[in-house]
Amino acid sequence: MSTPIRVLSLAAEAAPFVKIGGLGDVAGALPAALRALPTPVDVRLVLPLHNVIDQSQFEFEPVASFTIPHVDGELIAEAFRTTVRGVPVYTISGVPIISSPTVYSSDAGMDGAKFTFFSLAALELARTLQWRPHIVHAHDWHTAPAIHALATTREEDEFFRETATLLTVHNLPYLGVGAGGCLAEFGLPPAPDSPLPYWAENLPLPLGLLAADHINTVSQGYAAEILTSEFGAGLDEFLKTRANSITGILNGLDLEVWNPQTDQKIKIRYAKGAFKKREENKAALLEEVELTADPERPLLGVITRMDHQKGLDLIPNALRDLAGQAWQAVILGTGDPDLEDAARRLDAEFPNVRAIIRYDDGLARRIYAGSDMLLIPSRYEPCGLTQMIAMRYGCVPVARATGGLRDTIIDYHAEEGEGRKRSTGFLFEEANPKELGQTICRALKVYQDKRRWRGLQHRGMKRNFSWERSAEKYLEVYQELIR
Ligand code: NHF
Repeated sequence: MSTPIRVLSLAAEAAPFVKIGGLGDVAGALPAALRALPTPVDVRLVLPLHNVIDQSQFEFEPVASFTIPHVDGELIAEAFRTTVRGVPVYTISGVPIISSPTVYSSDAGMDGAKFTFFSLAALELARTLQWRPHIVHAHDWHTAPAIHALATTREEDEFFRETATLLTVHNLPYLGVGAGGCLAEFGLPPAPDSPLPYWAENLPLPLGLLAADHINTVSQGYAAEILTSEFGAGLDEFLKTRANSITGILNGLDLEVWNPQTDQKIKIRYAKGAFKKREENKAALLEEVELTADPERPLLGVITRMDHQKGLDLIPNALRDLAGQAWQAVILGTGDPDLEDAARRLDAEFPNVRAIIRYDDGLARRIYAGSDMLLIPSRYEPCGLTQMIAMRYGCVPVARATGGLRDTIIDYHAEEGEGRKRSTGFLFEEANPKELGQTICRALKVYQDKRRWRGLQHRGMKRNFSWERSAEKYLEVYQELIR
């Protein structure tokens, strides 16, 4: 194809404008990576102009104003444009967006109205600008209504007739429950006689999954897992009917942002193999969090959003099982108040545990640079970024074998002999404290053999998790869709 592929990418959040979780990293980084490919993609990103976006940081220029039909009358949408890292970015404002104080809330109706309005406005923006996308690429439930809307009108719509759709699932259980009424208010029908289970017939993500020309998740492992009852969020039987259209593409890591050689927030910057400097970072970290300096004791790090998905509740009992052994631990994160309390209790119970309940990017980086291992006991993990960052910083992951964790970490004990020479961490199968404890125990033993441990660190630091590789895979999907 001589003209570049035009992709309209829609997301609820994207760095550097607004970032709440991993979706923000991906939606921010992928467009720039697609534009940097040898066959560049003309990708344009559309975001809601959330109240929390600091408009003074970006030069937003008004580009269009149009209306979106709603049962209560037409709603005005206004669009603005700026450019970041070479990517044209549009933001959309309107009453449902202005009246919502946070990016996500516990008010399903408010979020439903905001994101349905946004999804429809993003499509209308392309029409107003007469910029006809080859692909509409939506992420998660918030923008899935755009795909559902296109599917219901595309045949009669001259402008979008040739547009194909891709839906990327970053976290399946977030279906958009409670937003069904909002879809109806914006004229989007449910899908009563479809392969969807009845309870999902008017939910944004299921409707998007039904309508999308292609679906991908953020790792191959998770793409397979969502077809099972354990991970399928009640949609596994339906998703099996779409199995031929579901693939997995691993997220990349921003190698400039996460680089121990240039990281300004760590004490001593270091390259691959500079283990002495890494040890100095460990000593500085122990001092910072007020743990005893003892180079022989492995330091276990935990950096996480504290919620059920991340399996943080497995850690206290796993560590209690290891009470007789030599280790120290530092836990950093915020989230569910019960899990925060459990972490505080662990801190009070063990002199060798520090729980720091806050969001702190700098300390997180110093934990990656100074801990010996990172515990990642997620119940499910569509892709996961922490394990990739940990490996890049020479911190060995100890993780549950699920989704992207299984796809990116090679277990030390999975293969004997030569196979072991490829290993980069430790994996366990079942999400329970016993298995986590046993796996930490395995890791503590290997830690005693410095040569082997260095091998694990070194191999992890050499892995290439660049965005370029992921972007190439997205390009292949786009090309296939156009064909
Ligand atoms: O990396 C971005 C992120 C994933 O595993 C992560 C998750 C949410 O749970 O794709 O989305």
